[in-house]
Amino acid sequence: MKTALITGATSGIGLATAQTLADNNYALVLCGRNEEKLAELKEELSELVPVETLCFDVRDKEKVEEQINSLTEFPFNEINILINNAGNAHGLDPIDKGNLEDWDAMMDINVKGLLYVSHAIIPKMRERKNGHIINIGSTAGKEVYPNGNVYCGSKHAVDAITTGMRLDLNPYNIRVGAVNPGLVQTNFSEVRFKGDTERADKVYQGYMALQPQDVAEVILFAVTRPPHVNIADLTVMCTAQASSVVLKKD
Ligand code: 8X3
Repeated sequence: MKTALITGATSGIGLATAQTLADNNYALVLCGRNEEKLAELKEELSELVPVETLCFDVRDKEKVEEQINSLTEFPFNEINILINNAGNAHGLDPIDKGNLEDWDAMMDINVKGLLYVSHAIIPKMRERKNGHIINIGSTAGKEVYPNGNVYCGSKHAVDAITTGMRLDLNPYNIRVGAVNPGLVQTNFSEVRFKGDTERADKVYQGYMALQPQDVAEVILFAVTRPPHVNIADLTVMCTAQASSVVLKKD
């Protein structure tokens, strides 16, 4: 049985991935900020596989390190797969009207948080000469769209960091790849628009967006490849979406 650690596991793509990996017999370390949701998830998925939960904010580098180092019992102390999923968009404003707190949140969570978690996990993977890291990027890491400025910048950083990790960890037999989703129907837009559900709902109206489960199945495909196969970079969009700026609505 392999062990996967998932950040941002209590909602959206992270939650669907946790459920999918549990169905496919992976032991799980589920990380998130909401203790209550983590406990519920643990209760549910423990019926299928061994589950441990860690409650931390990826922005808090000391807590990230401390929580991950607290995993001393098998199978949780041998993370085979790291899924760096935690990430958010905050605001959708032109660069001259950007909110500094939004910028901090996106850079701190999407870029630095991913680095802190990876920093805590990589040493043991390197020691065992075995591991698989999947960074959840975005189509926003491939193309920049109007008002996406800093969010797109944070996801372009994930794209570059994924390549950098793959290069540097290559001598240690650690696979590194990215899964880059386009529009996925989650609470993503609700967070981006700070709880304005009407505006958030409009993002997904008039077409069929990707569902979290669609992305979870792509992640499952990536982690179930034989050891000599690494899905380095995979972009997935709904059929209605041709690019970050071209979307066919009814
Ligand atoms: C999510 C895709 O197009 O909303 O990262 O930026 S998009």
